[in-house]
Amino acid sequence: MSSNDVSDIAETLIIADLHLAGAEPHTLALLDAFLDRAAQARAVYILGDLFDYWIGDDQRLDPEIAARLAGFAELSAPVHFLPGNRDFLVGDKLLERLGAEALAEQACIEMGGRRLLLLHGDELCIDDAAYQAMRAQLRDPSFIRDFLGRPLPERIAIAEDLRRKSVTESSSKADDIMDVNPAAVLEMLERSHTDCLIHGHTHRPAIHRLPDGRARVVTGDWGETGWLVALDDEGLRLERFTPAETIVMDQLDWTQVPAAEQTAGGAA
Ligand SMILES: [Mn+2]
Repeated sequence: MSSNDVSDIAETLIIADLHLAGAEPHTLALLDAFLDRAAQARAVYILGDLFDYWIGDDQRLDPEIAARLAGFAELSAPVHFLPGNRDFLVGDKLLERLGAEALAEQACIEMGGRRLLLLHGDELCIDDAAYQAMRAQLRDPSFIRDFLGRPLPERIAIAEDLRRKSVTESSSKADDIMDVNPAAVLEMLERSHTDCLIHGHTHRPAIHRLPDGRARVVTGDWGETGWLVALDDEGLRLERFTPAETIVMDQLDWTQVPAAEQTAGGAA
């Protein structure tokens, strides 16, 4: 195989925060555009909040959305799913529909000689104490057992109520409270021995360049446009797209952002 073999240049695609609910035409068109792109991909990672909420695998799916999920399963690339705060109850049945392999809450991958940590990102928002308390409560195994044992309409009502509360509370919280905590970001990089975090959740798409050549990449939430992070052996790109066009919003070149150990003692 030559070095120009497609597997050497194929992209790994990362998305998060699609917040799928209804089958609005623009959502379906974005999903179709993404699936077209992903047909050439090396791997696909979904970093949580694929659904606006997921209250168990017996949740009903619009047939148009279900058809797109089947589209993920038909990709030749492996699909990986990492849970978000809205869809941490995604189970085996849904994963099977997506043809996806479940990842733990954080997953380390290597690309272009870099170690990258993938996560949804809400665990980095530690300044929002009320949110973190609720997060711990919702992830408690006994709470989950009780919740999943309730009838579907009751679970839907609880999820709708939580969603309404989240909207009301978010509007009264200071903006920076709901963003990641900078110290938590550095600690996460240290603890995972990675150079770069890639996450969603905050809906603040950007590439943040950190000291020592490290970075934090935030993919955006889908609405009128979609967002993705494309990785290959050369670097990564943060892209915003519609079915008609794709705009590279920012990019990192692995060769220009040296790994942490290579910059020790280098210029600030
Ligand atoms: Mn989220």
